Amino acid sequence: MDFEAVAKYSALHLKPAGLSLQYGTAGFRTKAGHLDHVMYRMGVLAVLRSRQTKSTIGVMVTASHNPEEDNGVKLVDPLGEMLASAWEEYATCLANAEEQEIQSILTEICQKEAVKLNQRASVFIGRDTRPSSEKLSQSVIDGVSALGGQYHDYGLITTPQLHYMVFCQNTQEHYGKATVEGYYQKLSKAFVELTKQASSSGDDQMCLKIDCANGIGALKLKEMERYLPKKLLIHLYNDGTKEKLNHLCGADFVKVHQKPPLGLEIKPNERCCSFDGDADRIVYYYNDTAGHFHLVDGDKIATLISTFIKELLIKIGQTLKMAVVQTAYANGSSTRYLEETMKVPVHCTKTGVKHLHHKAQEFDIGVYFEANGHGTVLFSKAAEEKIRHMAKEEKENQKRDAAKMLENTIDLINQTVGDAISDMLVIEAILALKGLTVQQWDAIYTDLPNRQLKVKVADRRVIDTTDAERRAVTPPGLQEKIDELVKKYRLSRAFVRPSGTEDVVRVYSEADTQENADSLAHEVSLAVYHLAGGIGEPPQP
Ligand code: G16
Repeated sequence: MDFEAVAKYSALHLKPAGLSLQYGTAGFRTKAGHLDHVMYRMGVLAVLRSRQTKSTIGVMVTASHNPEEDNGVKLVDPLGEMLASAWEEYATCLANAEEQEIQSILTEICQKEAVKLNQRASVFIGRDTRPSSEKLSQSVIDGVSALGGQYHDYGLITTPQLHYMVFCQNTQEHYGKATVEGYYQKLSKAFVELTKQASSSGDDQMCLKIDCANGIGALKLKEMERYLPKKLLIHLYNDGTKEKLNHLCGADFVKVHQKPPLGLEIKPNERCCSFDGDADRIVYYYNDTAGHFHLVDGDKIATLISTFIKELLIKIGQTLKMAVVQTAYANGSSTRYLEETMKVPVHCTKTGVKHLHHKAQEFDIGVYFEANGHGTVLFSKAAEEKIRHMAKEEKENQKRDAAKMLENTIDLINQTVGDAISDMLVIEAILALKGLTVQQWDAIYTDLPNRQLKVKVADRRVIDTTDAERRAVTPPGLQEKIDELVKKYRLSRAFVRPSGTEDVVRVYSEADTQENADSLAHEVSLAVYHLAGGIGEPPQP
């Protein structure tokens, strides 16, 4: 390995003294000004991972839902998945290494992982629209080049598009062409095919207002519009031409604050949705005639999609095993509806799509969504083959049509990771096919009132959790206090966990009324503040 070149370039990307970062829920995230060395080193690490797996690896420069001043980096594994956890540890170790330690850490990784140094390396790079992203992606390129890797820079691209490109490349384009045009063509073709059977009164139903969070989603939807059929009328807002990324808009803002984004005027009953900063999350919403805001979040998306798939499976007479994967944030009503009414098994994992994705792989069909709108559907190879075979060979017309619908659904879904564009098209198609309005979709079940808050503490690592983050193990006394508070309210539940993308502790509560959910969340926040080293002013009601 050319350590000399690594060291030479490394001197141009020095680590700020005393800085220590963790590969968190979705890679490294912090203020953009602190990340130059991390980007360079992740370029180097991507080359090693590429050599070890003999595959193309992705590096995405983005901080997704975080404020514009932040940035971050996510590494994408060969099948378009999030980076394997052993390599997350190497990433953390390398990012925090002092200059003189880099060489020995790289040697150790190569030994442990049997990296062949003469193997060809290929890295795909993408970035979001943050002002800092262009320079930071150049630092990734420096890292790749320092170790003699080859790279393809896709420039401005959504995170799920980069995941898609990596998977296409590593399957010799079996999954699709590894180009942005190829992505648009594949998805739009599947969408057109899938919606062919929708009733013609669908025109109204296919009208959608999209808040693009002032991010990359706007650019990519503008590019994609000409591939989409005319009956899907999309209107883009917060397209980044005027306001700041994620500021008072975007999927995270809408979900957490349970209110519409700035910059999008909603007429009663209009169907609207919000993407996040790198277009991997989506939530829907509308205002009723009384002007009340209704959020249709990731749990309702999972319910809609799994109901649609289950109905088709019944039609084709297949007993493929389907399950839904959620996290602790899933609304209690959604879990109950899925298990009791839909009779679909539900599993709970830790936050982070990497955890949900792996669980979902255990089933023939795994539908996974976080309540925040991050998710997708995975079809096992065997399930996909059965469905494609039936779509072609089945003699009974009705069964064959249902199998074709499933086949088009498979082609419309980005199976590598949650993808706001792909999810939006799947949802629009299902609503059109089922003739559902957004209100009817929302009415499938009623969410329990809930609240999410953030608490600032000196060191969020003092909170350790268990049971898929539903219980706190440390600091001592915190869980006992939460249990005591939860008992005061009806239909209540609460948990706390350290965020893996922001320097905060997250608090979640649910109860019979909004007032009670708010009050429980506030009391739990105070407990965190007092028992876990809160900083600044105590949380206010
Ligand atoms: C990322 C992850 C999501 C996770 C979210 C919040 O989303 O990909 O799976 O739910 O962070 O994580 P945390 O609560 O640990 O901060 P994104 O859209 O920001 O990449």
